[in-house]
Amino acid sequence: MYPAFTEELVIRPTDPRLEPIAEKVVAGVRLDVEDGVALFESHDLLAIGAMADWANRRKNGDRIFFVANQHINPTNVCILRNTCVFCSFARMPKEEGAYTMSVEEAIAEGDIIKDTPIREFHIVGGLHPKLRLEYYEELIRGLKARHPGVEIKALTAVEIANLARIEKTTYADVLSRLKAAGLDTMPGGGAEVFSRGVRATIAERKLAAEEWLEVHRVAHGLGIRTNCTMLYGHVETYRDRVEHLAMLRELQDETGGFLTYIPLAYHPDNNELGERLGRTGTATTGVDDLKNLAVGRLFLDNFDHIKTHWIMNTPKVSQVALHFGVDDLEGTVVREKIYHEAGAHTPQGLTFQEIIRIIKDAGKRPVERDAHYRELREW
Ligand code: V47
Repeated sequence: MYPAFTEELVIRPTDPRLEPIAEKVVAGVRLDVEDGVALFESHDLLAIGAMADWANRRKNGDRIFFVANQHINPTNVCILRNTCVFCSFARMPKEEGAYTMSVEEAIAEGDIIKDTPIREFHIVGGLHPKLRLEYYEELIRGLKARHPGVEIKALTAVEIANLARIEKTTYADVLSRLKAAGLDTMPGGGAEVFSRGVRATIAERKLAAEEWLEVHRVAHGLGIRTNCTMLYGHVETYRDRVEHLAMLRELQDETGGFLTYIPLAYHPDNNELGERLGRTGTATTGVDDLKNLAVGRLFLDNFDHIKTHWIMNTPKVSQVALHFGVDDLEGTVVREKIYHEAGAHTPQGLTFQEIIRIIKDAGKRPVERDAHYRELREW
């Protein structure tokens, strides 16, 4: 076990609005929405980072978790192709570049990594109009049979709701069947930003906030732990961001089922929203990326883990984020597709050794974990 965290939080904010917030953080008093907005509005990045780092070290010490994982995206065909205007990955069924793997092909994807023992498959894809629940059951069963030591993190709440619609059944039924097939945890995608106005602009026909939360509530009730996300850096306001966090915090109070929170930096290339906004290349800035991670840590006081997705934040910003409240560096992520289609210039995977070097060079202790954050080995 780690020694109790006793270090004092010593900061002298240049922004006086941060002083009462720092007092709350140290006293363990929950931040409210106005505090969250003040944090996003503040330019005192170092004070925000110091508070988040302090809050993180109380929970995680100097440990930084990472997982050796591989992404499998069985299809990019998606019925929301024309309405989720931020997405560069989706295709219409007959559009150029559309693909749908057979179950056997998707299972074979799990065989491509030979040099590193993979601990987690991360499986997400489009909302295919015809793929039935049996397809995903067979895929999960097949992967489990071939790789019994690998945990399966699969299907966003949006995909679960789509399967319930196709099968004319409940979220609980879909989730129970997937769990019986071997589903371990669920990724946090599809949350985007919960604000009705923002959803109407960027993801008009996507599952509403309440439904997204309901799928996760049901999953938690069935013992399936899940992740959660927020897509930022497009048309949302700071208040939209904080209200989104408040809804996640409320569900976490109720169920305790979230494992980690991952802010996702919007990438504007090859999608309609980027064109509308007149943006290409990097949509978010390093300061905003760090703030999103740090505010996540400070506001979500009932979460153990805050994850930086280096694919979007870059390995360099992600390394700095390890001093801004982050304790989780998204894994080796072999074969990432979704963000690379949207213009991410990062590599499609980092090796085990690269991840360990990034963490150690930040003065932290690399801890390899499984999908449930059980510690496998400290490196
Ligand atoms: O919901 C899509 C995002 C999400 C773009 O749970 C984009 O461990 C930026 O949720 N720019 C899916 N983001 C991926 C996801 C995820 C990723 C890594 C780890 C975990 C986890 C979950 O990707 C979507 C959407 O918010 N996304 N297009 C884009 N152009």
